[in-house]
Amino acid sequence: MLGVIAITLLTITPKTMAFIIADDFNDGSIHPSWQVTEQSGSSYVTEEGGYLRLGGGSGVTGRITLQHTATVDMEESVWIDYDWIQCTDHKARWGIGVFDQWLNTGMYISLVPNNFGASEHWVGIFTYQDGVSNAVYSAEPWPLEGRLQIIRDDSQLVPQYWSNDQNDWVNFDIDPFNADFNNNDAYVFMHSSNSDYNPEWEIALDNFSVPEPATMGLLALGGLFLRKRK
Ligand SMILES: [Ca+2]
Ligand SMILES: [Ca+2]
Repeated sequence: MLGVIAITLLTITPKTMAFIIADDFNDGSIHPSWQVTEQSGSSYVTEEGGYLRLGGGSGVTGRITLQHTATVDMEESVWIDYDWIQCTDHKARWGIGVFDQWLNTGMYISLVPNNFGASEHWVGIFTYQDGVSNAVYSAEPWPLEGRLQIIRDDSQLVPQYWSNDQNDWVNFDIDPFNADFNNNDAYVFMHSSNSDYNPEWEIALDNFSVPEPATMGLLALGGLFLRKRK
C-alpha cells in the first residue's frame, strides 16, 4: 500500500507547476496588489471578460502606470500574456518592467503595435540605472499577441518571450542586464500610454505569473539546453 502511494506522488509532482502569484483576471475585480500610480487623460484599467484591460479614448493623450506591490525576490521571474485589442493609428504603447522605482533602476519591455512612419509592431527593451536610460534592443515586426517574461537572477535581468515553435522561453537577442538595486526591493510595473494622434487603444492582459523559483530553475535549464543545441 505504501509503495503504491509513493509511486503516485512521484508521478504527480514533476507535472505540478507552483506559483507564488498567479492572477488570471477572471473574477472581475482588480486585485489590490495592483496599485495605479499614474493616470491621466482618458486612460483606464478594468478587469473584464477574463482580462486586465489597459487603454484609453481618442482625442486626448493619456498615461497609466500600475505597480504590483509584492516585491520580486532575488531569484524570481514574472510573466504575462498580452493581446493588442485596439490601436488603429499612431500611437499607443504598453510594457512590463521590473524596477526599484518606475524608470529608475531596472528593465522594461515595451510594445508599440502601430507607429508613425515606417515602423510596425515594434518591441523595445529599455534598461535604466539610477534614472539613466538606454534603448538596448529594438525589433519589428512583433506579434500582436504573445507572452513576455523578465527573469531576475540576483542583479541580472533577462528578458524573454515565449516561442510556440520551440515550445519554450527564448532570450531576446541582448546581453543580460546587471541592475544595481542598491539593496532596494524590486517591483513589477506595467505602463500604457498614447500620444500625438490619440487613437483609442486597448490591450488585454492575462495570466500574470510569478512561478516558484524551483520551477523557474527548471525552465531556465530548459532554455540553456535549447541554446546549446543550436
Ligand atoms: Ca481579479
Ligand atoms: Ca483570464
